[in-house]
Amino acid sequence: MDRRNFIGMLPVLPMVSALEKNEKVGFGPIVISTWDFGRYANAVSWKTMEKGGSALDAVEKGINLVEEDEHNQTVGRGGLPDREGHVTLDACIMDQDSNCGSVMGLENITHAISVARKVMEKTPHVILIGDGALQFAMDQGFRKENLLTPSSEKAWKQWLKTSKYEPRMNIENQLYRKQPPMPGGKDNHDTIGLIAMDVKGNICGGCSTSGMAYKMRGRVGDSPVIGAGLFVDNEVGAATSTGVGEEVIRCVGSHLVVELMRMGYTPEAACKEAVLRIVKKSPEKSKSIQVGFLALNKKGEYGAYALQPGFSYAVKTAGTEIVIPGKSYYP
Ligand code: SD4
Repeated sequence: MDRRNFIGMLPVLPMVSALEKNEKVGFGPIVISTWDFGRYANAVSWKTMEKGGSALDAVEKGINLVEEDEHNQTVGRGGLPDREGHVTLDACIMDQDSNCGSVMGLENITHAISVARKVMEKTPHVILIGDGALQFAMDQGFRKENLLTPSSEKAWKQWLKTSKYEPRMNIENQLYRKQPPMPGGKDNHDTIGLIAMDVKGNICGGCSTSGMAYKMRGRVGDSPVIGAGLFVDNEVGAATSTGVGEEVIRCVGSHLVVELMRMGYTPEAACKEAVLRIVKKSPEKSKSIQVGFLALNKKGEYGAYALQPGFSYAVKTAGTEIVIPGKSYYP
């Protein structure tokens, strides 16, 4: 069965009350990911771990699914380009031993998360950028392809008429926008942050995106920045972020969330504190942008918090498969 058919067979899940967050789960694999479409990635990740696979494989496989869906317009193939028409991908991955790998501004390769994993496993470095990242990917056997689909090219040409850089909030969340609950809805943004804990209790995470649509050429957001878009400490837990990356980088958001959990905050309380930090540093800007954090701790507790309503996340455990609306600072 190909992946698209697999997606088609998954049931449509209800959104559940925010009260169900921070649920404690029993021993076993768990995977959480950003936005409502994350459940498709979760299903693939969870299947990998159910059979005894590692959290690291689960992270890569789940994110690969989103990267190759060319109808979603901000991860992998089909991502909206920068303002000069180039699709540039950012991704990072981090494992239970704090090994990490990242690619920034990678072009013409769909599976940026897999290249990030190769950077982690095959090089003495953590980050490769642009042409160097592409050259490395090709050396590793990745296939070069055109990532700009006709519909993303059309959207970009339409955007050029006004050339107004104005990131839209919650375009990732298809249910919020009342679109069909499938990856690839109109305007869908689909940056994915995914955290998995396997049967051994090891936690790994990954994040993959083509970044903010119509960004300046060369702009890098939070997603491939270890500590900002993603952070894992296997003693404590992991966190990931979505939204306007510049604000996340300024507070090293995901690292902040993990450190707060180390101090005893629940995942939701830690995510909320990071959001409050953004509000405090950028009170005016915070009213008109979206940032969301999502976290998992070593006990299998999870939670999220966002600046604005509309953020959601997906959770898969042995007994649960849900999409949860994240609480927000602004009503
Ligand atoms: C970025 N944080 O490039 C990414 C974009 C994103 O949901 O997450 N959008 O800043």
